[in-house]
Amino acid sequence: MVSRLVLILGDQLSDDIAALREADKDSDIIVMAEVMDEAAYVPHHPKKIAFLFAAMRKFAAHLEGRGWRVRYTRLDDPENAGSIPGELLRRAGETGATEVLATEPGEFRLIAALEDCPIPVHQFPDDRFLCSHAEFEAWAEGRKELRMEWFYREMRRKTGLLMEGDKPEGGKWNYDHDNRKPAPDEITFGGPMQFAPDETVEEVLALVEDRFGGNFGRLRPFWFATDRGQARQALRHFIRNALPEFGDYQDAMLDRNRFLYHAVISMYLNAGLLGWREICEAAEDAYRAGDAPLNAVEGFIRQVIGWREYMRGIYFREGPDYTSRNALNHQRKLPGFYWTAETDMRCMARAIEQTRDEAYAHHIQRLMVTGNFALLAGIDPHEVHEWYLAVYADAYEWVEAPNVIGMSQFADGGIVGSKPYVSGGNYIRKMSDYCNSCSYHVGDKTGDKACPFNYLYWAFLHRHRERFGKNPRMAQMYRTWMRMSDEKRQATLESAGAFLDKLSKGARV
Ligand code: FAD
Ligand code: DLZ
Ligand code: SF4
Repeated sequence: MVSRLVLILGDQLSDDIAALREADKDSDIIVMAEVMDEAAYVPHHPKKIAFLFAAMRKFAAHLEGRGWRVRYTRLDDPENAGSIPGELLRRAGETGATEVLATEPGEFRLIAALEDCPIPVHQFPDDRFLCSHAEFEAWAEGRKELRMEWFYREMRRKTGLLMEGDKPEGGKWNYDHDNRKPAPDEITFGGPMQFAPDETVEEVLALVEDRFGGNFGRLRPFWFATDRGQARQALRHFIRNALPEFGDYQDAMLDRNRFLYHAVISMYLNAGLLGWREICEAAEDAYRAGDAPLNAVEGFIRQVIGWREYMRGIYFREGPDYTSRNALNHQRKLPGFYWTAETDMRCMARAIEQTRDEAYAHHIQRLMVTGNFALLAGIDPHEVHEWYLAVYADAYEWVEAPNVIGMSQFADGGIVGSKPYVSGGNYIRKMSDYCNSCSYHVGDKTGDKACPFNYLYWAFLHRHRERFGKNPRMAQMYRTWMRMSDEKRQATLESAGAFLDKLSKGARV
């Protein structure tokens, strides 16, 4: 007798997922489904879709191997209902199940769809995270500013990671000061571990090529891990070969190196193939064994138990309207080159090309190149949000939206960041070698050949002087702007205006 279905979504591929813990192997049936509603609500990168479908298929087989009964729907199943609630209803009809056990999805859109499902769906908290919604609420309650750093310290204390009793390892909570080195000439790390597609993956690749071949992004070569064993290998590879340098070059960018010393594990972590604890413990073990320095390990752990958990807390605290916020009233359409990489700005072209090829860009490329440009150019943050949600293999709203709407676009009015992350070309010149082969001149501030980031930066500050002019963290920038001669300011604003006109007309920039 079957009474319950157990829903496992594409980013819930963990043995210890809450809904499974609540389920009974003897009487319950697991439902997993590849559906168009999930695969097409934004035009996901083909690598992201292929990764999830292949990992879902392998996880379903893994569960069957452990004695679970699984009803798995492939995208090309003629009976496919096309949506998660539709599949639940279909499977309920087939099996006579009258209720569903689920783990809370990572997007309000899908939480609402499950709430509205005609058969009752019990959504259990997703406790694969370190910080529950209630715990984040309690931390945030009554605070004027939700600073990540304070939250992070709580998480360090809670986990005991890099702690000596109640003191931080080495005496400091944060070693970021040591982590801002420009890229060296040579990177000794050969990049993330790559996996040749097996039969399951090849089958999925053929399906994705056929159904999603027109989406932005290259499907092949496909090299992602697609099961937990492979994801663990990728993690070990990073810890052994890249973690020691991760800290030093965390913010650096190189024209001919896409991964530098980054872990490239966020897609595995967010889909459930890896857990935050094993990742952080592996990093801490490397430190304790003397294989990786404290600045690297602390920096890495901060990203995982600090930033990642904090972003999730913000998303669920702020609510479903978060993705439509637009505090700076930016209305420009997303330029076409975000989908083609056809721009003369070398940094933008390289970041977008690598996004197209790998469904991956590292943090500083996302924040200080593509994000910075969108903010400076006044692009509608919702369009920016939809682009990021579509193009990165690790993107789900709970983590993408606070990073884009909050950290990158300041569209939440300053909840995530106390000031906007904007910079002129000089930051990119310092942290990368893109400018060496750019047709714009990073040293020029105005005129046709000047780096657009330079004049757009000042034009942004000028445009938003009412809002930011009194922000003490931006006072120095405004003083510099006001110290410029009237002619120089005028020429800067004219260069910005001419560039934005070209952008509006769809001309190549
Ligand atoms: P590493 O640089 O090696 O860092 C290790 C891990 O720390 C990552 O795997 C990730 O799990 C975590 N992490 C680091 N920074 C963040 C952060 N700001 N927020 C959450 N987790 C973090 N990350 C996503 O997982 N999904 C997204 O959709 C996403 N969108 C982003 C959009 C913008 C505009 C920005 C600025 C950042 C975004 N990030 C997102 C955060 C970060 O860029 C990625 O987590 C990171 O680039 C993943 O690559 P990695 O595994 O090599 O990370
Ligand atoms: C992202 C995604 C895609 C592309 N396809 C599916 C799918 O076919 N079936 C599924 O269960 N999940 C998919 N996902 C992941 C969901 O969109 C994700 O669970 C929600 O966005 C909540 O994080
Ligand atoms: Fe980017 Fe400007 Fe450097 Fe060109 S000159 S790569 S546009 S920062």
